[in-house]
Amino acid sequence: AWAAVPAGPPDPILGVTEAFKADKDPRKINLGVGAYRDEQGKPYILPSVKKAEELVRTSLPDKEYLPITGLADFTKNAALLAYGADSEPLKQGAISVTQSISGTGALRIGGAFLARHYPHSKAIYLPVPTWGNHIPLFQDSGLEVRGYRYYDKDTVGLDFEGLKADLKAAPEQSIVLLHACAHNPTGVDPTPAQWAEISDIIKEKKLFPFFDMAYQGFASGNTTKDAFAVRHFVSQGHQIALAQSFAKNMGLYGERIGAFSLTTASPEEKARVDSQLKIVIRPMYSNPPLHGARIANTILSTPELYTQWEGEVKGMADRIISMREKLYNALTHDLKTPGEWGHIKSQIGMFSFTGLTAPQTKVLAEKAHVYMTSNGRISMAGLNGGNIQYFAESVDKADPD
Ligand code: PLP
Ligand code: TYF
Repeated sequence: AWAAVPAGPPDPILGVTEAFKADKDPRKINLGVGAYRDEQGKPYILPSVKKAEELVRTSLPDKEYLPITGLADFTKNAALLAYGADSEPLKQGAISVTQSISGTGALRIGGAFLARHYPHSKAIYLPVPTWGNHIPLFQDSGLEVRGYRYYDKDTVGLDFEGLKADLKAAPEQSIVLLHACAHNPTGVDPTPAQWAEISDIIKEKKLFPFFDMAYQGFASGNTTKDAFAVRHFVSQGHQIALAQSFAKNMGLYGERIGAFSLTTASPEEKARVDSQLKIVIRPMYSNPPLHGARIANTILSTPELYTQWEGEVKGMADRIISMREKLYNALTHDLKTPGEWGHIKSQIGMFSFTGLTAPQTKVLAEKAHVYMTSNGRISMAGLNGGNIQYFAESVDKADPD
């Protein structure tokens, strides 16, 4: 039956891990996938997560199905984390929230819901570049994917003029996807003042903002600060869609825990939206898994654990920021590598867009056993005290510029 099925290309990010695994050199470094590693280069299970798991285990919960929209306490607490206690729609009971299969599942529920119920447009504008999976995800959801300018190669920063021009030129009421913080892959975020301008343009053009918040807490180390854009938009009266992931900020990658929400005009409207979210979800996977929801909810609802978790998120963010500093110093001061490397320090979140070209990334893999995606993105969390000097020297030898 499958004789005519053509072989498809590997995932450009997860494919890097395959190549890394096959390399036997002891110096090898994997800076491909965005997954946090500790100072020893090992996956990190947050101590708050271990405690939460223990609390869940000792409470001997059953394994019954969750409701279609997931664990109610979890979705309530997830919304509180994103929107903040002062949020008007939250206080009014006008936010429709569902548990999701991590951030990807949240985006997919949102894409499917918008394709079916957003009455004004099927067009969704994504930043260029964006997380690679956004494009097929929204296409497969039934939306029409378009792009808005985001990254300026020359300044290795935000193309703010291009971004504004493209949003102003988009047809009214189009959907716009915004990375809430820690833009993937560029590490370039708008400033609060720039967010305020973006909010004004989106309002003027009646665009519909859809936030992808996969890294709350990971950018600055502070979950409130990282929610600035989302909360600013809501405070300005925008109705928004929001995809949340707990993969990065709780280190719950494989537990697949996230949330999708829509702010609505009233509790009555929310109830209708809730009913339709269920209709979107039921034929996809019926109802979500239990374990990640229980862990995340235990952390979010237990004050001591919540405080501990906040400290651990900050610890991860701070370690990444210290690696930025070290890498910048190694390239600029120690090795005097040609080129301007200020962006390594100014970029935000898990990733740095180094400016290394595809041929250079190939040379780095083949000659130095250093693996990254071919667009020159590195996962900063893959660097540590033990490998950063070797990495900097390898970049120096790859002769950028
Ligand atoms: N959105 C962005 C921008 C991401 O970088 C990621 C990957 O971590 C996701 C969404 C979804 O990830 P997950 O499905 O693992 O929560
Ligand atoms: O960009 C990254 O590395 C993360 C993790 O298909 C990821 O977002 C990468 C690829 C993928 C799923 C998750």
